[in-house]
Amino acid sequence: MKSLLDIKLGLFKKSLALAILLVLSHETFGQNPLVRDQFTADPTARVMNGKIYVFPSHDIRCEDTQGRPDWFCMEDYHVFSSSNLTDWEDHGMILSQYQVPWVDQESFSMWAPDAIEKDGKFYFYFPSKAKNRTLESDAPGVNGSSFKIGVAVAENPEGPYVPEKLPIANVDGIDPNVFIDHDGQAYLFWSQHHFFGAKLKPNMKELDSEVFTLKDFPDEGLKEGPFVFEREGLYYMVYPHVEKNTERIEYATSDSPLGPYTFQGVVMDESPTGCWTNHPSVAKLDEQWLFFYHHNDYSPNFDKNRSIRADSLFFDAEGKIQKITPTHRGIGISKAEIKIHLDRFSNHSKDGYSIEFLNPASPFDGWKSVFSKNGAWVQYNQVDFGNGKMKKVILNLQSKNNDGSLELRLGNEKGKLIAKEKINGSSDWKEIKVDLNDEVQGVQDLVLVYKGKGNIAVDWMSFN
Ligand code: FUB
Repeated sequence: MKSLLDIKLGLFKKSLALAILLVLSHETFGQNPLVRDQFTADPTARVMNGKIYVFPSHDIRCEDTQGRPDWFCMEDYHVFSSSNLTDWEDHGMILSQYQVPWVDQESFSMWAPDAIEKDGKFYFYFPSKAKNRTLESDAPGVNGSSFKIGVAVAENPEGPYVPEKLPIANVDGIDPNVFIDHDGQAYLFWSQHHFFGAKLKPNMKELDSEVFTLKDFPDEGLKEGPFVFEREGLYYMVYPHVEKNTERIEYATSDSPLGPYTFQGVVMDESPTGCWTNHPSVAKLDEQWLFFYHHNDYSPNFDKNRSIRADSLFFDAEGKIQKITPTHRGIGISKAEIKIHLDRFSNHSKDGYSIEFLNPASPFDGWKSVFSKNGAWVQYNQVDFGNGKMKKVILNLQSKNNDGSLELRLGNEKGKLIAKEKINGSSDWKEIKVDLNDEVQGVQDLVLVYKGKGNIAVDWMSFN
């Protein structure tokens, strides 16, 4: 029999767990960038054990004595997962340059990785610079100081990953990508000026064929980061290529993984705000195709500190990929009770709306929405109100030099009005609570409209 003390302790533990959950639920995001407390780049997304895992590379800011100045600085990898595309969990560091015997530990060159499951084991592929010497007991074709590709193996997607002592023999290059066909045959692709591909042995650690150069891609302009997937019997390769100034994402298709490939078009244009690199992967969760890539959101002035993003991907009736416009909103449905950061918008008015860092000296604090014109609006799609129990909207805002009001509407800027509040000027950030004037149910697109003179800044809104 449980004592009264046990029961009280049990209740205390439950309330503590609930309190922690509530605090955590306010810290979760379903928006771009996906990871909001560190730089991440080159995302490979994979569905493993029924949920989505992202294996990105990890940009850091190096000391002057580390790596190459003003260049990529990357010493380890983390893995992230989500079961709802909204809440992302960092499972921590899974591999670092200091754990891999063949990697030059002063190179900080743990570049774009890939990971894949085969027969219940998880294989993590990563490029890095090899030590500038022939390694003892080198495998054929493994020496020198250029980029090699290594493998680390784990029993779970989250690791721990155990690296092989040597890189994969006869592979020189970066950006490994592994594809497993329906017949179980695995292929390794990588890049080094050209794209290369080869069959992998069932052990997933050695090549099982000659190395094929995939010749059907542009000669001019850097290309890298190949990612192969299959849909309805057609093999797609998405890849970054510099057609003009910076990398855009193109794609080609083939009837066989090793080609020949036929160029099909552009998946994502080069960034108008100047991140030189981009790096794609494609995953299908339930019936939804998702496209992962990166941009330098948290580091607008240094594009070697990047952040991973995701947007939905659609095919037309002929199987062609429809061009993707990068969004801040990203993927996933946001629960109405989380902090909804409107600066991760789906859309906004042409005039009078902009976003700014909350604190330019601390970009990971995030952004704010700034309304500076009568009628300016911002739209945030896919907010889940459940069965209509929400009574109030809470807005965290700053409204110095202001004389106006905010209107919350459903659908678009002229849609049904569900809340309206006159805003009194205040130079401090403050939370205001406004009654919803109607019951709101299900998943809704929301629009916040500013009516008035002066400026108003909104950090987030939430419902309770
Ligand atoms: O992250 C370092 C390199 O930048 C990657 O390996 C390339 O794909 C590019 O994104």
